[in-house]
Amino acid sequence: MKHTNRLLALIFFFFSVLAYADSQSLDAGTEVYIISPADGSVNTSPVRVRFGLSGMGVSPAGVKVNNTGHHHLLIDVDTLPDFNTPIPSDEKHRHFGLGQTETVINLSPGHHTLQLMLGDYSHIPHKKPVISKKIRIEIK
Ligand SMILES: [Cu+2]
Repeated sequence: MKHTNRLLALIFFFFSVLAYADSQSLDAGTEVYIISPADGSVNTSPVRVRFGLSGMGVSPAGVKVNNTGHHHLLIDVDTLPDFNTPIPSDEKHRHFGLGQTETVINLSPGHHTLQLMLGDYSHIPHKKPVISKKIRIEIK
């Protein structure tokens, strides 16, 4: 009995270490970012936007695969959507549910902001939301 308890304690310790290592690596290495256009750049419309992701994979909406998601491009969004419900789908919240990693968008002349947000298979942000830095661009 004593031996079993020690074994259980050892197993529990082992899995705690694994869980800790897993959560650490997920947080430390995960990043979503806009490869182009560059922050502060002046562009002409239409604009090609390239999505970057490290530490996670891209998978289409509707397919549940751990540690993956699909991109959402937020255009001129001031307030981030609710993290507990599916990301809205409209002109300002574009979904790339096929697993696309770039798009071409039309923007009116003036200043705009772009930001990426990853959503899971059901379009809901991850437990620890994966959100890019918001960039500002100008359209001539
Ligand atoms: Cu989505």
